[in-house]
Amino acid sequence: MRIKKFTGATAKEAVEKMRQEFGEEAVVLNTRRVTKGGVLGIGNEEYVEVTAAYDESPMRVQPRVQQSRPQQSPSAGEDVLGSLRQLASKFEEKRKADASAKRPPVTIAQAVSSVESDALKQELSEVKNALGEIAQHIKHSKMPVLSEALKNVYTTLTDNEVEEDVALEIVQTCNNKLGGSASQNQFAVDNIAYSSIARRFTEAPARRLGRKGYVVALVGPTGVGKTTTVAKLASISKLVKGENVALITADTYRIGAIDQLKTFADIASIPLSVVYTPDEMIAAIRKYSNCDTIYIDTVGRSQRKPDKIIELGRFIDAADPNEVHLVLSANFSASTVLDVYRKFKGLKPNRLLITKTDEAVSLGMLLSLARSSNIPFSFITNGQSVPDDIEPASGEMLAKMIYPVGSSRDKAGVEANA
Ligand SMILES: Nc1nc2c(ncn2[C@@H]2O[C@H](COP(=O)(O)OP(=O)(O)OP(=O)(O)O)[C@@H](O)[C@H]2O)c(=O)[nH]1
Ligand SMILES: [Mg+2]
Repeated sequence: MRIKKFTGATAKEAVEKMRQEFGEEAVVLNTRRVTKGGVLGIGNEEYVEVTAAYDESPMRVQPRVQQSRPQQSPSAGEDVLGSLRQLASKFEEKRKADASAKRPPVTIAQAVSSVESDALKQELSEVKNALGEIAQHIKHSKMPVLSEALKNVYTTLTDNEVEEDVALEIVQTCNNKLGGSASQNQFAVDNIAYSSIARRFTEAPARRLGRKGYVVALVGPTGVGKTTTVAKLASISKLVKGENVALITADTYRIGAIDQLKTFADIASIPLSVVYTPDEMIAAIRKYSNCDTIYIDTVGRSQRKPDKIIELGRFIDAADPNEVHLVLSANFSASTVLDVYRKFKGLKPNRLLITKTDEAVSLGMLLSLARSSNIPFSFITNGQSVPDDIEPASGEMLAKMIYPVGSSRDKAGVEANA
């Protein structure tokens, strides 16, 4: 069997050329429109390419010359599947002929798959390569004049799911600070990128010491780790700092929520109040006003249910907390985290607390969150274990997680550039 490509200004013209050479029994495997040459779309040449197969077996008696009877030209979109079926039936005939001639059989599956690998698979891989090149081109086209070191910063950031415009801002900062030949030095560029990321996170103001009845509330979507984090914070306050601590839960909605915190409170010997209404919240805060810190756990609310968030807001207003931590999972995408932030903004969060960094693949979305909210990050949690898996957040530690300098580069490359 032979496979050949025929071209023409139209599909009809290409098919006619095919019939001239291969005769009536040739089958069309694929038809595609090709654009060639030209610069920026000017001077392009467009033509149609037809991939055809032709059976050269001895049983084929038809000569490869133009037939006198009228021809039926296939349409440009001739069905590839139909063509393959035709081809399969030819191979079936050939197989029977081979069998009678005691030659080794050729199965239909083998024949069809060889056609696929010869023509269709090759075309598919050409298309894949072209798409890959286009994607790379688009990625780098925004910064054609930048050094390789700066492009590396951009690629590392976007690979870590930092949004493109944020990544470009950071690259711009590096370029402005270094410029010229210094911007070719990967080591120097990495350091500027790292400190520019760290500076994007504002620090939380320090708490005034010796103040009683300091109220800390945690709010956020369902299942992000609010209750676990309240337990971690309360344990550290009591066991590490030696504070007098109390717990309030306003989560009377989810089955088992009260038991979850009660079990912890019993083990840690911390008093716990369960409040069902905003008035009960006010009473509970008053009751614990002599404690150093009162931690409030709240019911998880979906960002898609704004009325439920407003209802939660009544409890928060009643508690009038010093700190409202919006708890967000590191597993959220940039768009989810921004959506959640917008929906919970009404609760006036003044801290962002990121959980489950141990599970997250990348943390680039934190830069989007920092840019949109301008709220300080308080803690990150990196595991289920109470009270161990929690750390105070700082610009440096977040930058290290987003842009792991050195580890993202091959060391030899860095040294060569330094
Ligand atoms: N891997 C990991 N799991 C965590 C972390 N923090 C909490 N979890 C787990 O996340 C799950 C949900 O935690 P909860 O504390 O119940 O979450 P919540 O926000 O109170 O949930 P709701 O009250 O239902 O809204 C539990 O299995 C926790 O053990 C963390 O930092 N890392
Ligand atoms: Mg909870």
